[in-house]
Amino acid sequence: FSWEKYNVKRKNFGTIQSSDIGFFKSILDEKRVLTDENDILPYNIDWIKNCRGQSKLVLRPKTTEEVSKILKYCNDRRLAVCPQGGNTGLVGGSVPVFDEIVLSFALMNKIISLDSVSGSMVCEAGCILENLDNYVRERGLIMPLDLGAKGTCHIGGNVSTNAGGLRLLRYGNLHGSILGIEAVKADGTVIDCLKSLKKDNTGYHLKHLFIGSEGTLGLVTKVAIHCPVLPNAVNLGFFGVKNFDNILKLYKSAKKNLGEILSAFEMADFDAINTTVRNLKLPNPIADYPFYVLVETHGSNEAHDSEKLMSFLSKEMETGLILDGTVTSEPAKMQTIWNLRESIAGASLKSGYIFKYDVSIPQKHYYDLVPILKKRMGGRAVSVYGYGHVGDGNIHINVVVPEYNSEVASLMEPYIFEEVSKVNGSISAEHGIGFRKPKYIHYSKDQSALHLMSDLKKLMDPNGILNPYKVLPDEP
Ligand code: FAD
Ligand code: S2G
Ligand code: ZN
Repeated sequence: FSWEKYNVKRKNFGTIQSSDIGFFKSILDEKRVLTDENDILPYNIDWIKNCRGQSKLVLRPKTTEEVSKILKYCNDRRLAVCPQGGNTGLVGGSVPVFDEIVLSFALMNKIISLDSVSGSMVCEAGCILENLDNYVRERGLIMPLDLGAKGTCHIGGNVSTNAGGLRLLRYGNLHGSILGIEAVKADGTVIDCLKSLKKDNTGYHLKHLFIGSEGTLGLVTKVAIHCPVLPNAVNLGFFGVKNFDNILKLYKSAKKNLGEILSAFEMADFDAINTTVRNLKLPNPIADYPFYVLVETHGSNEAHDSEKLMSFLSKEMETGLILDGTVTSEPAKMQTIWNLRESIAGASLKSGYIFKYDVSIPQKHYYDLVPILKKRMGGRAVSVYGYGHVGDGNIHINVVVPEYNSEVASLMEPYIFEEVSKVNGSISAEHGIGFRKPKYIHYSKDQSALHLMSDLKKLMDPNGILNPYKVLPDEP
């Protein structure tokens, strides 16, 4: 169990009695109160099987009212609650550590409204990102974020982790695209900041408290989000590149020569792609190269955009920045290339245990750590590889070992976080802190910020029942 691996002690929360089950069944119907061990198991294990909790109870509310009643009761009874969306989080934040009650948003998946002029949509937190993207596409819009987990993750989980993903370079992060939030505080109070206005400067901007706080300040029940227009033209380039310095040069050239239509600039090294091709038997549309780059454009004129991207490819093949590549606007071909990039995340689950790192690093140092970690791991690792969102200065480094072992853990941590903080990076770019990183948060936030965070936590959740053991380190 997680608490053994990460030696954590259970805090003195209440323990569930049969009278509690009776109460929850009085507000939710029978089948939305799960007590059977087998039904509960998937809610106790995280996507990459790093963490395993011991919850004995899963609650599946359908309305904000029910969430409010559950939280008020749990707060009075000092029962800890672990909010869960699609359970695709990668920092152990979405599963219980001990016997916290799992509150699942899976049944809160209604779309409430969509304004086709402004592009603002209001929906419940449990809507699956891909379902939302399909819904708005039919109405000439797209979601402002896209990530490999889209088929499972919820918009409520995306908001709670301030998810970044593959479109952030063009459409910004959720602090910009979320217009409003409805949330429920630990004591059951419903906070309605669900306005869909682009501009609303009336007092403190409370919605931001819930974006990225990973379920520790309140539970997000509804979101209002701005959906950009579905572009008339989408083009995708997939290029082989000789070394990382050339990737940075290519990135600068893409910003200059593709300009306003650039919507994604992703990289992956040879091992990242090769592991994915081999383990998941996926096709690689070009040959083997030391590095790969994906460049996507979103524009309004197909002829202009494909001409622009084609001349970018031929120009940069002349300069040698691109060794070879392909450009396409055919949806099926683009899907194959994106699927290869999005599948890297889970590709090594077949090879063993993955130590996953998600760090922000100034672009000139973006790839430096990968060869250093390769050397540091030596023969202990099956593979060490880097991939991610170059445009965001965000690299994902996976260190794959046959099975979890504490020697590798102590070789990796805190070493990697010390190196990241030496270049003024962030120890968690987009996945959040969750359960696995509170003891490292000080590498990226100073004591005054951490004290303000714990003051906020005490104000919003005085009994500490919301997602305990996550995000903030225990009081110093
Ligand atoms: P969960 O995993 O269920 O929960 C995440 C956190 O939010 C937990 O702390 C949970 O307690 C809390 N939470 C969930 N719902 C609520 C709610 N309604 N109210 C309050 N708290 C809540 N992340 C990125 O940022 N960028 C990527 O590119 C990316 N790619 C991924 C690719 C794959 C294949 C996988 C498996 C994951 C990827 N992730 C990525 C990580 C993960 O998908 C994101 O963190 C996502 O936002 C989590 O959404 P979820 O609904 O699964 O949330
Ligand atoms: C991505 C997925 C999770 C990981 O693919 O962009 O965010 O770290 C990642 O593999
Ligand atoms: Zn990512």
